[in-house]
Amino acid sequence: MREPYDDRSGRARTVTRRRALGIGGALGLVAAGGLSASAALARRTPFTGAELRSAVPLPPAFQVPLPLPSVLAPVSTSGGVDRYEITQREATVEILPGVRTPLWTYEGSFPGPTIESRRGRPVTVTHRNDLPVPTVVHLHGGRTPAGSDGYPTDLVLPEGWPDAVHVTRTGPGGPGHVMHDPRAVVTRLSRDYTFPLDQRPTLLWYHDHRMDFTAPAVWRGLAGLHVVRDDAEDSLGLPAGRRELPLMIVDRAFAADGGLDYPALDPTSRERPGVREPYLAGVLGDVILVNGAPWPVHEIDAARYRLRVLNASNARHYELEAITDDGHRLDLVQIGADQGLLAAPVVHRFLPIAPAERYDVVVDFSGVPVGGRVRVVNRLGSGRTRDVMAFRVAREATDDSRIPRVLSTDLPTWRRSDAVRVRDLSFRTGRMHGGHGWLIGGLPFDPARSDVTTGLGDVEVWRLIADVHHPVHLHLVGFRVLSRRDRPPLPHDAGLKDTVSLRPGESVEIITRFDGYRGRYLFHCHNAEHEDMGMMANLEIV
Ligand SMILES: [Cu+2]
Repeated sequence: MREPYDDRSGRARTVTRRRALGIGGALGLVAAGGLSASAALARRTPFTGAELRSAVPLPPAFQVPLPLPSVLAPVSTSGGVDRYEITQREATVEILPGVRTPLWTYEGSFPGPTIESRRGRPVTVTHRNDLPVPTVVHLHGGRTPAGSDGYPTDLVLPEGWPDAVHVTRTGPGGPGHVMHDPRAVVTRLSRDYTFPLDQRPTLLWYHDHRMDFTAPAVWRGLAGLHVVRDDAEDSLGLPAGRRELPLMIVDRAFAADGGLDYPALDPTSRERPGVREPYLAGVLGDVILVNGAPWPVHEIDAARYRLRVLNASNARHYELEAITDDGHRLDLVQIGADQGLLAAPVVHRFLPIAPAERYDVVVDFSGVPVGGRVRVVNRLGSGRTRDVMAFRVAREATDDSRIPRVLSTDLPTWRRSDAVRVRDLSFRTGRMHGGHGWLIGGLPFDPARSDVTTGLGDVEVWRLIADVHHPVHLHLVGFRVLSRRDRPPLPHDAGLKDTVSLRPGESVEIITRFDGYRGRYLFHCHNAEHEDMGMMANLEIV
C-alpha cells in the first residue's frame, strides 16, 4: 500500500480523506483484530484526529500579511547570562480580521516573543503566571537541567490557587483518580528557568507542559520560539536577516463569539482533563495560522530564503510543498532538522512535518517572475486546510547567499554496537482510569512510577511501535533515526532529531546517548491530546 508520506508516491492526493479515525473505532479493531487491523484502517487516513468547524466567517487566503514574532529584549546581560522576563497573561488579539479572540499568551501575543540566544551562553527566563490556572514551561529541544526542564508537575501556581502538593486526575469519563507526586517542585506566582544552551544551534520552541492540560493551554496560545545560533553557522553564508523567516504553523477553530473553539470536558482547564469523545484521537482546526495569522502572504525578493518551519499544531500533520501559480514545484532544500544542521543538504519535493518537528529549509525564489506567487500547501489537507500560506515575489534582487555542500561535521555517529541496551516501547490506545487513554508500554503516565532508567553517558537503541500516528519526543537528548519498518530511514529522517513521526502501524528504531544532566525527564507523544490522556513516561538519568 502506498503511504501518504512517501516522497516517492505521487498518489497522496488520491488518498481518501476520512473525517476522523475515532478512537472508539480504533479500540474496537484493536480488541477484535489486534494492531494490524487497526493499522490497516489508520494507514488509509492522512491524519489522526477529528476536525472542529469554525462558526465565524473565514477570511480568503493570502490576504493577511505574515507577522514576524517580536524578538524579546533581555532585562540584563551582565555576568555572562542573558536574563529575560515573561508574563503569562490573558490577552485579546485580532487573528481573523475584525474578530476579537481571547487567548492565553506569553507577553500578550501569539506566538509569544522570540528569544535569540548564542550557543553556550546561558539564558534565564523568569516566568510570571498571571493566568487563572497553574502552568509549566518546557523549552522543547533544549539541553536543560532537570530543574528547569518543565516537568509536568513542577507547577507555577497563580494567585489564589490552593497549595497543590498533589495532582488530581479524574480522567475523561472515568471515576476519580488522585495522583501524588512527592518529587514535584511547585512554586507560586513565578519561577526562574535557566537554560545553559550548551547545544547545537537550532530552532527551539517553548510551550506549556502542565500535566493533563498541555493541549488546551497550547491551543489557547502558550507557545513561542527560541533560536540558538553560533559563529560556525553564521559563517556558512546561508540566507539571513530578513531572508530568514521563522514559520510557526498551527491549526485552530473559532467559536461564534470569536474565541477559540476546543472540545474540552472542562472549559476552564481547572479540574477535569480530556476532550469529548469524537476528539480523543486529536483536535484539528479548520483554520491554518502561520505565526498567528490565517493563511498569510509574505512579500519577498526574487532570491533564496531560509524558512525555519515548526509544526506547533496539537495533532495535525502536514506534507508541505511550494508551488507557483503556474503549477511549477520549487525544491525544498533541507539544511537542518530538529537539532540543527544536517551534514549535507537534502532536496525534497514534499516535506512531511508532524507536531513539534522542525525543518530548516532553503527555497530559491529567483526563478519566479516579479508579481508571481508561490503557494505553500499541505498535501494532506483538503478544502481550506490544503492552503498554508503564500509568498509574492515583489522585486528583483541580488543574492550572495549560498548553500554549502558541507553544512556541519559534528553530527553524532553512534553505531548499534555502541548501544548498551535495546528497549521496545509501544505507543497504543488502551484503557486508563476507567476511560479511554493513550499508553506507552501498556501504561498511562504516572509521575511516581519509574519507567526508563539509564546511566549518564549510556548509548541505547529504542524500538518504537505505533498503532496510529504518534510523534514521539524525548526530552534532553537528540537522537538519530536508524530504521523505519526495518528498512533504511526516509530522506527527511536525516540529521539529529528530537521528535520522530511514527506512522500508523510503523516501527522506528532510534539511537541516542543520554548525556548532559542527571535527573528526571520525560518522553512522550507530541500529539498534545494523546500526551494529556496518558501518553507520557518517565526518563530517569542516573
Ligand atoms: Cu500519540
